[in-house]
Amino acid sequence: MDSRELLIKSALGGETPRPPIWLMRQAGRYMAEYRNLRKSNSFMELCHKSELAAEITLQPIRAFNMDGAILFCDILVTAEALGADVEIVEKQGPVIANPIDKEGDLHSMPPTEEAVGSLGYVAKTIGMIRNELGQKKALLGFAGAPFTVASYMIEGGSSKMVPQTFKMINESPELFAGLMSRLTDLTIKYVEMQREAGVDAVQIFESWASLLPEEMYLKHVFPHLKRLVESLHHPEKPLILFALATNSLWQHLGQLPAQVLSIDSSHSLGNFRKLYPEKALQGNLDSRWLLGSRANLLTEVDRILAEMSDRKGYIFNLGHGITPKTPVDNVKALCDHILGQ
Ligand code: 1CP
Repeated sequence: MDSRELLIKSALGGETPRPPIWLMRQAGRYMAEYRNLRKSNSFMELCHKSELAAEITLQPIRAFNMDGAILFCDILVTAEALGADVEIVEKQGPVIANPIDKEGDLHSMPPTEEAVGSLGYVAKTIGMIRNELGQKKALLGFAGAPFTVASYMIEGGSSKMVPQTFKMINESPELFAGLMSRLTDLTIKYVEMQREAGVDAVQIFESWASLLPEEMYLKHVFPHLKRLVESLHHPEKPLILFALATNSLWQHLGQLPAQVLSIDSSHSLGNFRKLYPEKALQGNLDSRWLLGSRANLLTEVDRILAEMSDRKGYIFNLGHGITPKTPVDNVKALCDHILGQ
């Protein structure tokens, strides 16, 4: 079974001879090849220039031979397509110079068709990646979930407390709902475009699900995520739902028709297997193991493999992204270990 079959089959819940592997943030700052290209280009330029984005996508595959390549891009390109002025600032992360704070900001956004048209460079990148990657490796696309992207558009950047978003939900609920609807409409079209361009599976990143009280999330955010996931459900092109969420919020997220739940390292894969027997699971090695000794890393990987020893509906991954200080040798050892199972 080649890598592509392995990944699609496990994502759809099937039995495989070994778990497939790919790693969140597998392309990026921990690789010298990436840092080299980054020296002469801003991060957003790397996303916009299809040749460069395709090259970066392939760097980890050449170095570590994972089963899946993930499109190199960022979740904030949907914000950008709706008019956000996005920049990734060194040591600070994303900064948006024109945050949303009034009804007029919604009216000045381009219509969905125009916004998705402006993301055509991503389809071009996907075509170039597929050409180089061939048919035997899986290609994953992705998009940010509406709330995670909205939080950046409202806060103007990264925020641990999302105070402006909290305020907008409570004091201008129509404005918040309007923004969420626009993002949901665009994200549906954007993922459809990625599928047409050739991705095998798509991961939706709801990284900031736990920044709101649960009741508020369920009332103001969940209906939009539900519409997104239901619209994008496809029996052969799996959807992977990644969220940083509590067990209690997962009880709701886990009911959505995404075939795969991608869980962070605070949860137990074995427990999720019991709770969601219908779902494939992805995760959840703590990325900090990659910063330590090889022996400890592989002992932990073996513990996870033993937990998921039924070899059914399981994709090996991290609980969240690789961190920039990760030694490449440890990534190589991890991938070799899984590929050799
Ligand atoms: O300075 C640099 O060179 C930029 C660092 C960087 C990279 C490598 C950013 C800025 N984005 C990315 C790539 C990226 N982002 C990918 C590429 C594919 C891969 O190899 O996995 C993906 C899937 C993302 C997704 C992403 N971007 C998320 C969801 C996943 C997560 O980490 O929770 C989020 C929240 C973002 C926003 C963002 N963009 C960049 C950074 C550093 C961040 C997170 C910052 C923050 O904490 O708010």
